[in-house]
Amino acid sequence: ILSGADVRTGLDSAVLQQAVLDHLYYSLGRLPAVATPANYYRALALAIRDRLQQRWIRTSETYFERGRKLACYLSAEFLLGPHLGNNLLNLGLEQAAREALTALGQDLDAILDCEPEPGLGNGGLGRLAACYLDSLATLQYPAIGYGIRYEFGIFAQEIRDGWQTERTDKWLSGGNPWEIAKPDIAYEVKWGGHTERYIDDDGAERRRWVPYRVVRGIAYDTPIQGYGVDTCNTLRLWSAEAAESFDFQAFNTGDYFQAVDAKLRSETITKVLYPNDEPAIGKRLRLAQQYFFVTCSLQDMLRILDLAGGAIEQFAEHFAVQLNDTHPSIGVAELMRLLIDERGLDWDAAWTITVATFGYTNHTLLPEALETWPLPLFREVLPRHLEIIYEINRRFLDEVRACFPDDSARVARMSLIGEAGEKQVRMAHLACVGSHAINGVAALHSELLKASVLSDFHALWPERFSNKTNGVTPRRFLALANPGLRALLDETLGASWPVDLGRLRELESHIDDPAFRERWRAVKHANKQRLADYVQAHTGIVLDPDWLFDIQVKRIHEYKRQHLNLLHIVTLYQRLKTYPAFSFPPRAFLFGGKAAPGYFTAKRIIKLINAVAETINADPEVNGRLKVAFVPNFSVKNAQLIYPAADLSEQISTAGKEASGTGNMKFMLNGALTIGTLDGANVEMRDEVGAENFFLFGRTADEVARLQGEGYRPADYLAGDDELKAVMELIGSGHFSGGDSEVFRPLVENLTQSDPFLVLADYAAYVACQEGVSAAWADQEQWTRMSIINCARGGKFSSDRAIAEYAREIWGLQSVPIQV
Ligand code: 26Y
Repeated sequence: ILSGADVRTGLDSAVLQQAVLDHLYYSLGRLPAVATPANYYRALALAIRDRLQQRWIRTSETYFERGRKLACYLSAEFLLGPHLGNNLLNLGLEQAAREALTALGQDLDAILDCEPEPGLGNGGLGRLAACYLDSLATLQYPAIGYGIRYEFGIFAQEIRDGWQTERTDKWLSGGNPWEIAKPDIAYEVKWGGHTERYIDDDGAERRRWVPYRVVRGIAYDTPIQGYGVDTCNTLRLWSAEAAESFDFQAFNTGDYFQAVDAKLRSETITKVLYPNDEPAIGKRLRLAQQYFFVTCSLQDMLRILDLAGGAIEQFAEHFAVQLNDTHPSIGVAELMRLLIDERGLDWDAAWTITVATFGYTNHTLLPEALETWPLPLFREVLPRHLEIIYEINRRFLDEVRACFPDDSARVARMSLIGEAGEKQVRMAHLACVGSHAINGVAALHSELLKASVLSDFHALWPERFSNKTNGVTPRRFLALANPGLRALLDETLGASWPVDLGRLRELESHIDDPAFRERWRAVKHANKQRLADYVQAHTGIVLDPDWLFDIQVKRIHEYKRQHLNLLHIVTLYQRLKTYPAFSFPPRAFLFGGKAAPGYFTAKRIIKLINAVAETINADPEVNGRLKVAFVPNFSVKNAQLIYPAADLSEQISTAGKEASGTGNMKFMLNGALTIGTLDGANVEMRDEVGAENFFLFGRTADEVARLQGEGYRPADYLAGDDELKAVMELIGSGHFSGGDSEVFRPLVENLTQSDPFLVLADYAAYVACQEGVSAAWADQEQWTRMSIINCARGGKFSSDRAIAEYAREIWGLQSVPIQV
């Protein structure tokens, strides 16, 4: 019927149409007459997965045959976002899919919207992992992502009475057409118990771990298709199950309910993503999650090595394992355990392999965000690992003493065991000692790491340190998110820019062409209309796409200073109320982002945003020039609507606190101008784009440190600034809270009394800089030039550049082209 094309692999729209109908009928048991859009989504997803299958299997097969080094990206989080649109893009199937669905009376965009987002991450770190998978596949690097198949991802945020509420994210409830369970790829994971000495067959003394409990980790694989290539890599996520052999004992003794209970407890391990981006001490389940996915992943590498017939001594030539922050850093002790206890290597051989295998990426400078585990908890869960860590530490501290004689303070600072108060295992130290490469995620961050939190390690091993500035994938965040701009770029630059982002530079030769600028503006305007429609549908707030769209979307954190943005908004509001003739170009301020459920200050900041929004939006004296909206449930999905609609990107963290930022890059590539501090990757963005195309304000990291060292007093800034004082009083007065002067008091007191992130110190500079923004916006032709330049000079921030650096400088990885 289909002229010989295979209904599982054919790429034209007629075959695709048949494939969708087949899946509706055979996989979903539905006839088109009763199929919902969600049914069509699933049928199309399955049809597309079929088309990935051949590439996917061929890719694994090629890696196995060629036996080249494999990069293993270990991350507790992968914030992938919806797959369907991205897979259509990377396979070049968007047009065919659109036609197939149109022929079936369906609209592709409505179908795409049905996909629940796999939100298996909190924010930047998890999304970075997802961008890196996309680049690894696109650059044809042999790579695998290893992580956790959380049954509930990041919570869904709802706003009730202005406050954040959390709903569980049941992303798997409709089934997940993208994953393939591999129940035969499963490993045992031990817990608790004790260790004991024994004599092996050769008469040697050894130690073994007698666990209290054993669970199983099952592999679930998701294809990661590269853009425009046949490489289709794997993301392997582990799900916990009861280990039958263990629980059968309880069945056999007749205690059925105890056995079922043990099963439920085993499966708890992968139930839910911790919704925090700072460690909560003593969370046993979190340690269990980390060890669980790390041991499954390392055991998987050993199985692959055995299958390929590789020698255990060659482990580090076959695998480069990258630790995405300290979350998987237990891997250092676990690989030692596997090599020594299970494979019989001696300590020195095992240690050489371990250090050659691991690389460690640090994502934070905030000391409170560095992971540590209370020693008693650690011993209870991982007794054998504690012994191994003690031995690593003993040898390591000998090395420190040899390099720095008579420096016991240094020894105490560097120890893997913290002794201040309750004893702690310091995971960042374990990661540093066990890795041959240590990197930060932006130039400034990597410098500050060497000078602050990791300075002792830098003094000992300077050669281990390097910088790898973050990047983002231009496929999802430009081509997919911004089809209007994609069309213009394709027409202007040809089709290769998504894999050669430096080519954006060629846009600069068009900035003096008024017709080109007009088209650039038309794209932005349409994107703003698209976002305005979304905001109206989800909040009821009506925005005018002719206004300046000023956007801050990211996790809510004091150091990211959403409240500084608010102080500026209230300043404008106050000026308008006091001087009705006060004139500035109308602006819409948009916010989005989740607060950790237990971070009360962050939740109060959300409440304040909504309170200010409600007051301003309802006031006819100001709402012709000011609007404020909080977009609920910021996610990868709505991010794809938000970044392309921004005129101005807010990157206003206290200098020295944001390791890199990646949203800043997504905005830039979509032609937003940035107002920002010299923090994280903002510094490099400004270097690329030129000072004249970047709105810079605020204290530098050095100045922040100096001010705090001298004893910062926010009251000094209040006393010297009547406008700021009036703003703080207005917020404290209950003006935005129906007369309730209690609700925002904690925020006002925090800022006026301690202000740990120097909001008041940077306020005046920020407001002045925003006046510069308004002045620049008034000249639309000039603004458009700057917008084009921001996009044109954003090429450095492709994750392809970042991944090529990791591959060459840390992993020693060669690309392996795939031929299907
Ligand atoms: C310990 C656990 C609760 C935890 C979980 C998640 C700790 C931290 C995190 C997430 C951290 C994170 O997202 N960091 C961000 O990483 C981005 C990618 O490198 C950076 O761009 C961003 O500046 C940094 O805050």
